[in-house]
Amino acid sequence: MSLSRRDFVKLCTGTVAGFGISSMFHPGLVQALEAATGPDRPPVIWLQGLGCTGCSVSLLNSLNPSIADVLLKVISLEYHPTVMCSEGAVAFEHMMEIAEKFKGKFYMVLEGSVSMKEDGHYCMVGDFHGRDVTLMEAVKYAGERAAGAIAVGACAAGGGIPAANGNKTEAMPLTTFFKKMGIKTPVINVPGCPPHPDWMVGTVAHVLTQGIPELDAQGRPKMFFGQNIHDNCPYLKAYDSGIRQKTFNDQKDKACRADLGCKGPLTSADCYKRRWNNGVNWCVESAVCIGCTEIDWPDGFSPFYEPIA
Ligand code: FSX
Ligand code: SF4
Ligand code: SF4
Repeated sequence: MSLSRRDFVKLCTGTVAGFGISSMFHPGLVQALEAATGPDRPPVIWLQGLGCTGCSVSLLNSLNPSIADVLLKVISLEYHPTVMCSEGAVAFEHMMEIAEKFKGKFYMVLEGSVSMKEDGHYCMVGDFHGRDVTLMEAVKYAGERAAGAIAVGACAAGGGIPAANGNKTEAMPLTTFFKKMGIKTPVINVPGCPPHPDWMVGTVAHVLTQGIPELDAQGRPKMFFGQNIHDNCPYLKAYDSGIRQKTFNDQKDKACRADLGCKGPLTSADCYKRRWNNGVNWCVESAVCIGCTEIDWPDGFSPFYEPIA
C-alpha cells in the first residue's frame, strides 16, 4: 500500500471516508509508512533544551499503534535523551557521529527552547571527550548538518514558558537561534504545550515520506493547525446566543467558556475534532483553551482565565 501526498494529508486531517482521526496511525498505515521509508530511513536526532519534557511524555501517549512501533518502524530514532538506553558521553558522541555521517540526510527535532545567556551555560546537555557541551553548541552542530529541523512544542517553536516575560536565560525559539547563527536549515514548527502525539508523529512521518508539509504563516503544518478552534467549537451556538458558563464548577454541558477566559477565537489547531488522551477529552470540554499552539503564547494569551479584551 503506497500513500500519495494527498492521501497522507487527508488521513492527517481526518477527511478520508471511513477513517476516523483515531485511525490515522492504524497499524496498516504504519506498515505503509514502514514500506515507504524502507530499511534505510533517514535518522532522527531529538534534542532537548529548556522545557519540561512534556512534549516527549505526550509523544509516548501515542497508543494505537504503540509508540514502540512508531519509534522502531516508522522512524529511526538515533538519539533521544529520555527514551534511549545509552547515556552520557557514549550517547552524545554517537549523536555527533550520526550528524556527521548523515550530513544533509537526517532530521533534527528540538524540544524546548535554546538559551544563549552566558554562552549557553544555563543549559548543559552533554559531554564530548571530557568537555561539557551546551545545548546551543549541540543545536548548532546538528542543526547546520540536518536536512531539516522540527521544533516541537511551544518552547522550541515560539520560546514558550522559558522565554515568557522575565526570560532570565535569554531563551528563544529554534528559528530565532538559527537566524542568529546564520543557519539556513528549514524549520517546521509543531507547537502546543505539549503538542498532540499525532501532530508530532504525523509531521515526522510526512517529512520522511512526502517531504515538508504545507505550512502556514507561523511555520506550522496546515494539516494540523489550519483550523480556528472557535469557528469549529461545539459550543459556538451557545457563544452566539450568549449562553455562558460562569464558573469552572458550573458544568453546563452546552455553555460557552468565553467568560472563563477561553482563547479559542485566537487559536488555530484541530483539538476540537482530534481530541486528547486517545479521544477521552479536550481542553475546552474540561476547562478552556489557553492558546498553546500560537507562536506568541504564553505572553500573548495571558492572563489565561480572563475573557479576551
Ligand atoms: Fe515546552 Fe516540551 Fe510545554 Fe513542556 O519539553 S512545550 S514546557 S509541555 O514539554 O517544551
Ligand atoms: Fe469559542 Fe471557547 Fe466558546 Fe468554544 S468555548 S465557542 S472556542 S469561546
Ligand atoms: Fe492548546 Fe487550546 Fe488545543 Fe488545549 S485546546 S491543546 S490550549 S490549542
